[in-house]
Amino acid sequence: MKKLTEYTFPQDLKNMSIKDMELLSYQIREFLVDKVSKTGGHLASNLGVVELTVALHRVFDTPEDKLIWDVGHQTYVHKILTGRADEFTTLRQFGGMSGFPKVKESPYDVFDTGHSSTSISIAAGIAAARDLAGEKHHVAAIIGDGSLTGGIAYEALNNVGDSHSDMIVILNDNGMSIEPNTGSMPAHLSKLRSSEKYADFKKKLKNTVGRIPAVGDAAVNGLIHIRDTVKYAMLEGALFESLGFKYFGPIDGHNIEELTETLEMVKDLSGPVLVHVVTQKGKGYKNAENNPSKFHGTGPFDPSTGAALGKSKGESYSAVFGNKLSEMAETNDKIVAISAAMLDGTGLGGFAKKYPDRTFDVGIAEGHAVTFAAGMATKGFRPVFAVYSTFLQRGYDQIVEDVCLQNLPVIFGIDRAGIVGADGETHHGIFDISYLNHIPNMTILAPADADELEMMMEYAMTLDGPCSIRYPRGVVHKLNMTSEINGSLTLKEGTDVEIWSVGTMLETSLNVAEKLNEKGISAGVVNARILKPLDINELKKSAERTKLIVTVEDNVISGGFGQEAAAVLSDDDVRILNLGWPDTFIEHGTTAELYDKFGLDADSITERICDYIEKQT
Ligand SMILES: Cc1ncc(C[n+]2csc(CCOP(=O)(O)OP(=O)(O)O)c2C)c(N)n1
Repeated sequence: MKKLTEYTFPQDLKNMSIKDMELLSYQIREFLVDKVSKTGGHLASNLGVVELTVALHRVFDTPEDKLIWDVGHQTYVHKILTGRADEFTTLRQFGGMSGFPKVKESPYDVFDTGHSSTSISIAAGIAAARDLAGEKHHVAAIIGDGSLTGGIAYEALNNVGDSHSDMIVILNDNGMSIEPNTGSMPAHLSKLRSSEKYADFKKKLKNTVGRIPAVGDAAVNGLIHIRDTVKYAMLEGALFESLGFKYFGPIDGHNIEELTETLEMVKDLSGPVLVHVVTQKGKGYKNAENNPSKFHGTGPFDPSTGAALGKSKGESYSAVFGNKLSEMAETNDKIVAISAAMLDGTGLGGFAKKYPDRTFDVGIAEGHAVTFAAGMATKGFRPVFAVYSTFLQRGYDQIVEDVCLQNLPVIFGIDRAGIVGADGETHHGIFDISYLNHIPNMTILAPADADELEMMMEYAMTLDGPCSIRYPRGVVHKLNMTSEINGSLTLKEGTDVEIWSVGTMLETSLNVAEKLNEKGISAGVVNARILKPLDINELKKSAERTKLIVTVEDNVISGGFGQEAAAVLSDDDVRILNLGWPDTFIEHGTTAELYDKFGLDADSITERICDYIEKQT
């Protein structure tokens, strides 16, 4: 048998028998487990779409036909089948292949994705442009049931159903988001999946397909007939029909024959089509089948046992946040926790178990979560929305209009703030200070270590308005930041330079100060702590004490803490150097590699400060 790297994909798929494609699927699964066990990555979702991806590349003529993968974390099989098998040793590594679709990586990647629920909108836009340009090609969006809990997907369904545009939505339904899916749509899909008609559909499809020639009107009509019979026998299936889609399914997403036959027949139907495909997350690898959430996104692991390798060396910020919230909720029954499909990821798993009635997982619906929290706050509750920095971007307007304008006491636990590592461009949390800083009434806090995070959570509860606490991915720092929160904290004064450090950049900033002092430059360090409202008094005092203020933050420079500080000091004759992420999208890599490349590790910062001082003298 050929190695995966020896095929010419996708062309070689075109002549394969069903048996060959089944064997290929087996081979792909082995390959995925082997490779991802070494690099880490999104394993379970990819194992679930092996046959579906094989069938899609068999039936559609990519790259002319466009496949748009929602989120894009499940595109490893697509990457294997579009000539990238030999790049898997570099998956998610610095300078290596991305874990998400990247247009610059391959002509088969149509759109850069990473945030969920956008695929139907993208496909609809491409289909509209195709029609305007008078082109002929197919467009298919592949969206998971988890991603179908996101509002944008509904805006797209509403629009597409009415547009009569020729496009296909493949609903990859595995009953799971990262965790088990929640909401009424998933409940509806679950009914469809378990319907007896599911089996019937497969049988009828098989019989009919056996009787009709390859593709053509007869096949299409045959399929529509089956669909109608099933649909009317099972009214639930009519939901998508009433939205303007021709609904087919549910079909077995691990049966290549059924998949290819169905796709062949629907691909030339006119108007929007929805094919409901049932898959199993983690399929074919027992450890992932048994624990799909753990293998949704995994670090390196031992493939024989599934056990994680190189375990992290301590408690994460997410865990500290979740535990502290549980503890605070014991004495404050107004505290409620909100999550947008990320309970475990944000450390709220324990809270959810302890206080199920006070936990609200609203689905992948960050905008809704923000306004939902605002609604609860009007009734005297203390909603805490724990959310990754990058995903809170989805809730910007709601933060402005529904929370801050009304000065409601919603707390945002902004997890994964700063650079996140291997997920790369779409996932780095480096914009939140900028997108929150200019909103009136918002308080922004940035802890430098675990103690400070806990104290800031207590502090946030004492405020009458909205408050954001931003903390990074990964293991906590222990810097003994235990003094009361009431502004910035000057740790060490310096006559040549004082570094205003934001959040967990403190450890690096202290290192820098030490290195500068060794070089004979008198350097001090201030832990900024409360980013908004900015501690203007202390900042001005600091500026008087020293010749240069340096700000260091794990956020883009543009609109960040440093620029705010510079604006405050603009009337004073003060030199200020702002360090943070530049005005560009930052690729994937370890945080250490990225800090190094962009000059934000201790050595680089020291050098940059020395250069600056040298140029000024
Ligand atoms: C806006 C946004 N919020 C949260 C996430 C994190 N996230 C990545 S995949 C995923 C679950 C997606 O579930 P589904 O679409 O069913 O795909 P599956 O992994 O089950 O195949 C979530 C919540 C995201 N990518 N984008």
